[in-house]
Amino acid sequence: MGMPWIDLRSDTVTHPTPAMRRAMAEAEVGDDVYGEDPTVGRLEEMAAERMGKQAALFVPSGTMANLAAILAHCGRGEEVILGDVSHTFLYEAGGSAAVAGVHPRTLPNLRDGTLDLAAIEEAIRPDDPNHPVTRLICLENTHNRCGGSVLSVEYTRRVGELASRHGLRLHLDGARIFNAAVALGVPARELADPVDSVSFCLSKALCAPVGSLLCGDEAFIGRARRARKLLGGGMRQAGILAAAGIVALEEMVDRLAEDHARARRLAEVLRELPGLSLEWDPPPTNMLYLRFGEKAKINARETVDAMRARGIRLSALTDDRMRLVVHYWIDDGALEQVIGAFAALLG
Ligand code: TLP
Repeated sequence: MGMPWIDLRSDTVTHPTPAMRRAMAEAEVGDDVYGEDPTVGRLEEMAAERMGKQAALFVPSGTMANLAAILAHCGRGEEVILGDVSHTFLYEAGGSAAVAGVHPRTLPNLRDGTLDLAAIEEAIRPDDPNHPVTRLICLENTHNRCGGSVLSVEYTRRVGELASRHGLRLHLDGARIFNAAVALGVPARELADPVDSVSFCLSKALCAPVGSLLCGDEAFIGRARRARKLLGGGMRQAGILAAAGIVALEEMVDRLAEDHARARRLAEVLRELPGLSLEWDPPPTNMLYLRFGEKAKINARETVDAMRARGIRLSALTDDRMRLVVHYWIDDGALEQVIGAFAALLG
């Protein structure tokens, strides 16, 4: 019941662990739209506790968690400040505009995933009927398109202070917040403390099959619950899914350090191959962004095809860029196979 492929396209490809499948089979359930699923209730309590917030809401995906947060924080025509390579701006089907009617104001993400504090301050709209009302700032930690980089507690705190100084809300897309927490050696709640709301995913590096949590104060979660229903995310006997999430939080967080160590080990080998370099070196967490230069024997897309024939799934971003993600199902044996295949093709 492992994984049939060595798959480094994403940590979203992770299958549930045997312990998760057992917990799912045995889960006590109820109708969660009536608020009667005890397993969902337990997961939400655990999530709120882990993030140091009053309440939490179980939703089907990270995309829905971020959109429900935007709906719960902003009214139509209001503005959200977010990074130009943030997941919410790039990869969530434009939901903030299409569904919430919220105007995205992008600022350049710096290489480390942060937004410049002075740039945020400058982007805040004056009180003027010609402008939309600035309502929300969104950060992402770890930052996917910035190499899986980690935002520090100090930086998050400074954005939190800036937001409260201007009466703005702050949301954190913490899809991989536990990777950030483990990399920094701090509890996740310290990274979530300065923000009004935080979302995190169970179905990425933590291996659960489905689900994300949105956390914040009671009033915010009340509004988010209505938004979830509007988006079609009110689920019935969702305890079947939540049961895997409980195992994810109990058993899968501390081990993320192993993924980070394997990502660094992979980097050590790949950076030595002719024409290959890492865009973030060493890799900050569980992702590697690989660049194929002129001296590389084959390009990124050709590598994807050649690896597939060896039972290894990779994905290229362009002809000369590739993202590899290390996760639970990439153990030392799989890692050595990947290293061997890269050396054979590109060495
Ligand atoms: N990321 C996926 C793809 O959509 C790119 C991946 O393979 O990394 N926030 C962040 C930071 C994410 O990386 C993702 C998914 C999401 C939100 C959305 O989560 P889901 O896929 O559950 O909607």
